[in-house]
Amino acid sequence: MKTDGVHPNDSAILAHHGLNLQAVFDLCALPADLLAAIDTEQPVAGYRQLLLFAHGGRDLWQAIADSGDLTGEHPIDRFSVDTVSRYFDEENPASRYRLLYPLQPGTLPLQQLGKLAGWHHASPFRIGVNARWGSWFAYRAAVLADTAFTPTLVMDGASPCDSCMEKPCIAACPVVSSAGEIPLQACMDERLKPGSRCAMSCLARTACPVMAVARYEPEQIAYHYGRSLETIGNYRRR
Ligand code: B12
Repeated sequence: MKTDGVHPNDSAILAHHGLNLQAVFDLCALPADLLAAIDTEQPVAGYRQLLLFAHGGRDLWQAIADSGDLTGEHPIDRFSVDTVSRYFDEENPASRYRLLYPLQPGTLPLQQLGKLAGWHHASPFRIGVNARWGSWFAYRAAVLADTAFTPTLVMDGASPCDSCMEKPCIAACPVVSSAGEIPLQACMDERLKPGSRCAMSCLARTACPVMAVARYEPEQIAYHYGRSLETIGNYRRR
């Protein structure tokens, strides 16, 4: 067990490379079903904590663009893994860690972890929302580590959706059901239609007023939605 090293919340390397949202969990404090899901992915024996790294807003994309390396099959995963490994090598050289995510195939329940961190509040369009980043954040890496950092505090409580009366996300979505829900199948069908306005973005997500200032640049939105559209297309062709 290591007691020294730089806490993820204080890391200059993570901040500088856009992994600007971090959570530390003691493994022994995680719910049993979540711990079992993690153990299936990678044995937890010999580790004490789970560190979760995410990005909010535009910094990560900017950092990758600055590195000039938006090429290859998984540039964001590669950059995130490199950044986390630099964080350990340079700021926590005495710690041992094992990557849990991103790994192929990955089944780690990231949004459940996000819920525990206070980052994830369910939204009608199923992307987690919080008051600090709106829906403009995503999980980029998770590791098991033999660190002994102070677990992070849960991010400020309430769901921004609770106080959102107008629900512009629902009004903007072309496949919303009469019950006010957005079914995944209908969402995917709509995105695959020729000329769909949902193909390379999400009308509901971009209509969400929570932290609209953190919204990704159009280029980043097009990148992510292009990737997910490809995945949906491949899935449907199987
Ligand atoms: C599989 C998956 C997808 C599949 C979903 C198909 C499916 N489930 O059959 C596809 C490829 C469509 C997808 C797309 C996207 N995804 Co996705 N996805 C995942 C993944 C790997 C697993 C989710 C899952 O199936 N969980 C298990 C089931 C049992 O959980 P569930 O709660 O019942 O249902 C989940 C999904 O089925 C989905 N879902 C269920 N019903 C509906 C309905 C609608 C309308 C939508 C949009 C989603 C949706 O959301 C639930 C929460 O994860 C997670 C990462 C992870 N390991 O958790 C990311 C994840 C949920 N995705 C994420 C994102 C950002 C997206 C995209 C917005 C990508 C982008 N373009 O930027 C799109 C949006 C979806 C859309 N409008 O097309 C983020 C969400 C971040 C956040 N802030 O909460 C995650 C957490 C990945 C990450 N690294 O951060 N995704």
